[in-house]
Amino acid sequence: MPLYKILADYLPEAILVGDSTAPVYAGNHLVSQPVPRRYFNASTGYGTLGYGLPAALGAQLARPDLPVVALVGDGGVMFTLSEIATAVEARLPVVIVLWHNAGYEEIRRYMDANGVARLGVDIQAPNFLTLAEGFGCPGMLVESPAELANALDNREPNGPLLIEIDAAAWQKNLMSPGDNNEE
Ligand SMILES: Cc1ncc(C[n+]2csc(CCOP(=O)(O)OP(=O)(O)O)c2C)c(N)n1
Ligand SMILES: [Mg+2]
Repeated sequence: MPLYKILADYLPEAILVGDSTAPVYAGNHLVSQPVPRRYFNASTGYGTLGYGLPAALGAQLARPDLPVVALVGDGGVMFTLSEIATAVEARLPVVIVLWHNAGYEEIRRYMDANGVARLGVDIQAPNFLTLAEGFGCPGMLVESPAELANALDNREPNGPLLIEIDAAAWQKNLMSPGDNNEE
């Protein structure tokens, strides 16, 4: 997945902390960190939504010397979104990568696969960039690996950065030839 290639290229030392969301399920099969304690998440076991962001803040407090990335979905992040305020207040430079696929994709997928009518999975997400700005956290919308790379180049040294990935646009860009990604 180009997401992890970009993260490895730009933040090779980073601790990747995940919630229970699509890119984290992929990462469980794809990510191979050079040393222990650089990749953990809540996608297995109880799979508790909302874990990723506050756990990333904890990782950043424990290892101020390393970059920390929180991998969260548009559904799960809503459980603990207010932790952005904590990151701003404590000046924690966590990079929040928010995979926005407009709903509870994991549950939606199971419903569709089993012929169950969708119920409660096409959730109305807020404008995350506006909310982040309200907390005093800069945010960027990205639609391709090249834009992600650019966003990582602009991360903040003294506070969090929200990078929202438009999942539909990202996947379309990966599939259509002639776009700006070389993966
Ligand atoms: C507290 C809690 N409620 C419900 C669930 C069930 N659940 C697991 S994944 C998921 C969808 C999460 O949506 P999102 O964060 O947007 O990730 P996506 O699957 O869309 O990538 C849900 C509702 C859970 N794991 N934890
Ligand atoms: Mg989602």
